[in-house]
Parts: sequence; structure tokens; C-alpha cells
Amino acid sequence: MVNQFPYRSFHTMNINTSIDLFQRAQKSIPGGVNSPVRAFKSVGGTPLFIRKAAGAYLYDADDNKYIDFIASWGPMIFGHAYAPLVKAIQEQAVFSTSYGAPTELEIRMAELIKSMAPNVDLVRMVSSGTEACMSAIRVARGYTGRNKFIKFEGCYHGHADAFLVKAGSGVATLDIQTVPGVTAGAANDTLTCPYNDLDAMERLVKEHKGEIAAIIVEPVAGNMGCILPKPGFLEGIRRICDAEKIIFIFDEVMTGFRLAKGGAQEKLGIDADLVTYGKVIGGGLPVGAFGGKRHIMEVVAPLGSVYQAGTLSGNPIAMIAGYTLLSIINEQPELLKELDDKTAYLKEGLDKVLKASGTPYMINHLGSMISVHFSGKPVTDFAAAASANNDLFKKYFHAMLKRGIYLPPSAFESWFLNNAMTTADLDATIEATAESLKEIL
Ligand code: HOZ
Repeated sequence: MVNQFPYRSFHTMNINTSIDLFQRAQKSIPGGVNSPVRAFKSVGGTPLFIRKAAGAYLYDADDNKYIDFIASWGPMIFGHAYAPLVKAIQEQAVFSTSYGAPTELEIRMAELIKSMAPNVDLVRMVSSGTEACMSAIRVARGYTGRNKFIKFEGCYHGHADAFLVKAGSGVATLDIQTVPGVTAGAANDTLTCPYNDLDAMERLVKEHKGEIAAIIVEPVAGNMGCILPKPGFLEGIRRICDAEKIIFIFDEVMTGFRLAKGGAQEKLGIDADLVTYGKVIGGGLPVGAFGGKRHIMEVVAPLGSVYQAGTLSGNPIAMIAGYTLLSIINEQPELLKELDDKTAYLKEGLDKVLKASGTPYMINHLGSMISVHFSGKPVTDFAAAASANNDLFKKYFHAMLKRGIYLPPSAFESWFLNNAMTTADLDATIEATAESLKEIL
């Protein structure tokens, strides 16, 4: 049924074209969107249809301008339509968009990733973070000969069947407990425990001794809002993986090369066995990769028999975009420091106005990932994120949106800053928060 726009009154600005487009979209696209979080379901209202973006700003179909805190969920580290990227893509496009055959560009990309993440000996390019994570699990299973793996509640590793168990992001946003279509067979080998709960994880490992192929984690969780690993959590997983010969997988789809030149591995000082990358390494084009230690990655076909393939894997346009972005991060890591400083500035400003409002809140923040949880207690796992006042988040989201600040349309997503943001943009965001809180509290 076509949405009757019950939340139209949330908007005081003209979003008539988006409203029309959403109505039209619902006639030919499930829910009118190609990825569920975009539908604004948990915050209500009409999703904005974007016409263009430049630097720190998004422009919707009615020409409203917004400061963008989604950054395409991570990759727009230097802002939208970043000139070196646009130029590289244009120059490459004239040589065709896909070959289905190897190119030198893929080697350059692999060499660059290896130089930035020194424990990656071999890396295979794929087309999305989902593909990267599901392939990494397959590799871990193939290598160890074991079937089960552990993931943490509220972490999201893409939409492959085995990951849709207690997942974050859209699954949490839509509060889907069991995903129809995922068979018990596919889900039975997925074991879950709370993020940051090392004891629960150790118990699981004991109960399933010798059965666990891998433990996969978002080193900084970004799919239940931003949640940081407690000191010792990741180190504890590393220790248990070593003791039990379990493959430790870092899902760096959001953090990879955003948090540091060497990703979260470098930022947090953890050496994973396999690492998955996603949108960031394509500069916003559909790219993913999984890689890691040689003796494990050697099971991948055609070297070994763990099969994995893709016509668009290593696509030349995606490779040049990713290569250009990663090269800039590699050569000028001080740009990431600039971005981190901007995020710290934003955090300080938000802290002041939230404190002044008297509402309970927590700000979780690391590097250029940040999120506000309307909760009086620390938000260190999914249960805490879910028990925050997410009705208030919904009001905050809309109050900010109409002030031209585009936050993720769910409390279960991290915000991502980009380095095109100016101090004026950050001040505007802080001021909009102060005004919004006055309006909604
Ligand atoms: N799962 C993505 C964020 N965690 C959202 C993807 C999208 O809707 O574009």
C-alpha cells in the first residue's frame, strides 16, 4: 500500500518533490527505497530524495540544503564530489566501465591496502561489505573446518543469511526479531552475545569448544549508534582466539581507513587475522574487500578451494576511486587528524548544549564517528542503545532536519563527519541542537 504520508506535518519546509517522488517510488521499489534505513520508518516522515551533493552538503529534490552527517555511511571522508576522485573517475571511465579480466589497477589497490594494513598479506576485492563479510566467514570455516561463528548483538555485518541474527542497523531500526527467508540451518551456526561482554563470549566459546571457526566484530560499532569497545574487550577476543585457534575477523567496513591510515587495527592496536573492508575503500563506489594473513587467505580459490568470485570484483572505476581516496589518506594522514579534531570540537559543543538542556544523554565518540544517545547510563551494548529514549531521538532528528542538519534517520546508526565541514557548519549543528532541544523537550 502506498504510504499516505501521515508525518507530513513534521516538515515545515517545502519537500513536495520528495513527497511526490516517494509516492512514485513506492509503486515500483519495495517501500520506495533500495535500502531499508533510508525509508525514515523509525523516525517517521518522508525520506528526502537527494538531487546532488557537494563538499559537506546534500541538496534534496526541492533544493533544500543540509549539512550531511551520513557521508554515505562512511566513505565521504573528504566530502562529496571530492575533486581528485571525480577527476580520476572521469579519466578512467573513457577506457570502459568493466572488463571481467584482471588489470594493473587491482594490483596497485592490493599493494596499497597491504602497505596501509601491514598484517594483510593477501586481499581479494569484492563489490560490497556484505560480500566481504560473508566471504571472510566462509574462509574461516574453510580454513578451520568448523561451522559456527560468534557475532555480537547489534553489530551488523551485511545482509547475508547467517548475519541476520540479532543484527543492528536496519534490522534493529525496524525491530525485526527473526528474518523470514533465513532458514534455521543458516542461522543455527551463528552464536551471539552482548558487545563488550567478554565473560559471555568466553562462556560461549567454552560451551562450543572446538566448534567455532571465527569471531567477527565491529571494532568500533556503528550500527547501534556509535559504541566503543571497552578497554580490554578486543584484546580479550584476541587472546581467546589465539588460545582456541579461532579466526579473529575485524569488520572494518565503516572504520577501515577512516579511523586511521591503518584503520581500526592501527587506531586500537589490535592485530586481526582477517579484515573486511567496504564502502570507504571505494570512495563511495560499490566496493568491498577481505584480506588477512597469508596462510589463511591461501584457501581462497583459485589458490585453494574456498570458492568466491564476482564479475564486478576489482571493477576499474571502483578501483580508481578507492585507490585515489586511499592514496590521499596514506600520503596525508594529517587530514584524518583534522577530521578527528573537528569531531572533537562538535562533541564539546554538543556536550555543552545537551548538558544545559537537562535531558539525560550520552555522547559516544571516537575519531570521526560519533552519536548522541538519549540515555542516562553509559551506552556500551545493544540493550543500552535500545533502552535509550529513542522517541526523543525521533523528535530530535526532525527538529534538526528542518534546521538543515541531516542526521542518520535512526538512533541505531553512527554519524560520520567529513573533512569538508567548516567550523561554521559545526557551530550551526551545535546551535541547531540547542534550538531543537528547546523545541522538543
Ligand atoms: N546499513 C547501512 C548503514 N549501517 C545503511 C545503508 C543504506 O541505507 O544506505
